[in-house]
Amino acid sequence: CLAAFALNVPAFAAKPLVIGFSQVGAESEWRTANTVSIKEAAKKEGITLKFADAQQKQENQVKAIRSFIAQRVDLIAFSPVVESGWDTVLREAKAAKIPVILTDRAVNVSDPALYATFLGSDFVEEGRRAGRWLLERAKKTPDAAINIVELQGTVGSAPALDRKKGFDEVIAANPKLKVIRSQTGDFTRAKGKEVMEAFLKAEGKKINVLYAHNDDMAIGAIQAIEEAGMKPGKDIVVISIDGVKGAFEAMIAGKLNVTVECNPLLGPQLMQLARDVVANKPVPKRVVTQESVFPAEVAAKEFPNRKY
Ligand code: GYE
Repeated sequence: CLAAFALNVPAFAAKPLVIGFSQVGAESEWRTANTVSIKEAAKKEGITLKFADAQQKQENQVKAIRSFIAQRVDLIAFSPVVESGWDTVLREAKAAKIPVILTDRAVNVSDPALYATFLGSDFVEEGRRAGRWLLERAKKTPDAAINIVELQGTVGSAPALDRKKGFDEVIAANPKLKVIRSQTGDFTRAKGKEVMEAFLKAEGKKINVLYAHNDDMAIGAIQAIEEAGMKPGKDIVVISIDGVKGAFEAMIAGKLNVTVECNPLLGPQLMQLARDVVANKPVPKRVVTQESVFPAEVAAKEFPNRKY
């Protein structure tokens, strides 16, 4: 109280909101931008953020959530690395009367009342957008078969499951389009490169298209394609998702053909939702971010507008 007077702050000023946030990790450019957005928005809003990096491990996220419960934070937000296995810890949060907001990735729980709202992209739609771009392009090629290799995101994660689903659904319309190999690259450059090397070893020149569930894996794979003596973007068409700066640079260099945008700048919306949830105001159960598609042809023009 004395300290409050000394700082010229009214003694009755509300205590700052305390949010515990469990982040997936630092696996991609997308994730780095997401973390910065959340930290900056909290700072701007005067919200105390307890931030924990789970290094892509669910067990670390469960530990972080339990520690936020023990610290009695006002609200817990997290981006769940995988979809399943959250019932128990979310029930613990509920029993402690601490509301939970999901950001970026969804969960698969028995009771949707275990979280207040889910803020993030529609990953199935992103997969469809990638598929639609390829369908259009395939119309212009006379090839009998178009062989696709797929680099999936983290096994069991919402974006990997949904981006696969949306893409498969759309390309089914053209029997020429075939996914001949599909494996996880865990959303990282290093893994994307490694798995692409294996694809190239197994299938070589048969590969016409690479569909990567994020830009980082595509960028890693582009290196593998070049090291194999082929031209990414030409010999192998490269499609990815996120729309990070690295992807725009690759498009400008002619090595990536298209990126489907996935907006990581969720911080301001998350802070607003957190305030509303804590104040018991009604919030929509699902908040979807607005996104578009950027083919290589517009990359140079769009590059200066990119914020991540
Ligand atoms: O696409 C990828 C990141 O969950 C949407 O996670 C996110 C994904 C993003 O590692 O780059």
